[in-house]
Amino acid sequence: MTKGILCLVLAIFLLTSCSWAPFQSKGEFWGNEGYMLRDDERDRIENASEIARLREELEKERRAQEEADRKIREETERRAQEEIALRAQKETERKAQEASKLQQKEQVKEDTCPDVAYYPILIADFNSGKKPNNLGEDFGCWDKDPNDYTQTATESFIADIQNGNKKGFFIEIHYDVNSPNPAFNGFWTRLNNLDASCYKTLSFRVKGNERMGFTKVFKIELKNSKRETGIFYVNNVSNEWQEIIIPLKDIRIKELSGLREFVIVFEDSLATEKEGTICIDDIYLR
Ligand SMILES: [Ca+2]
Ligand SMILES: [Ca+2]
Repeated sequence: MTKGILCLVLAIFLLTSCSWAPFQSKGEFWGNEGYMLRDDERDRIENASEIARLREELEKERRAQEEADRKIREETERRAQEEIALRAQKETERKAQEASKLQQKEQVKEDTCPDVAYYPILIADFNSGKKPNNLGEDFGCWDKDPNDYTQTATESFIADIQNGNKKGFFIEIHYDVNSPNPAFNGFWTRLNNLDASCYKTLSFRVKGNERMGFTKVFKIELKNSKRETGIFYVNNVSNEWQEIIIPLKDIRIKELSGLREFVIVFEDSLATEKEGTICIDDIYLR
């Protein structure tokens, strides 16, 4: 009996140790697939899923960043467009205001200027072949630096022959701005504090001397007694006479009463020919 009990206890012990031993061994467990995993296998799977999770997170962050960048770009673009539109609007408003002011000024001019003011004023036709101009004022040529003989300007009277008939004179201005030094020079005539506030245009006739060569571009200036200077660039001078009519508003001088001087300027930086001859006649205010 005792032997039988001992045998039974031994059998139970062996059975118990055989059945449970694997589950008691440290670090082993059942995987999802239902088989048992070793430590290294488990670690590998855990690492792989951790990597996958991290990758997914990184991908999410990347997408979020991309989306944020896209929004910033769109916002920047939108603001730039807004800015452009705003600037265009302001420019339109400014132009409209300027036009309105000019219109008001013109209206004041219409209202206050007597009709007699619209008769042209002849500044110079040079037909006498000598000084002064038709306002009784002096004229001549000028140099930036009279001591620099590499840059000069001189004027001379030329008989104006039209269809075989002598029609007085015009003047030729021989200019030379071909110099190693900065060079500009030209022609001036005084205007005897002329009040041009009721006038609309300054005009004169011009042509280039084909034989001597000439610049197609030069500057004109109007100066007043307040020491303001308005400027205008004359372009497309040719070897044929043409009348240049400049709206006084385009000369951009604030005060048109008290005009002191009309000036022609040849500039080394702009002259299409640095040495040549330009003919001028019939300077008018109309
Ligand atoms: Ca003339
Ligand atoms: Ca020269």
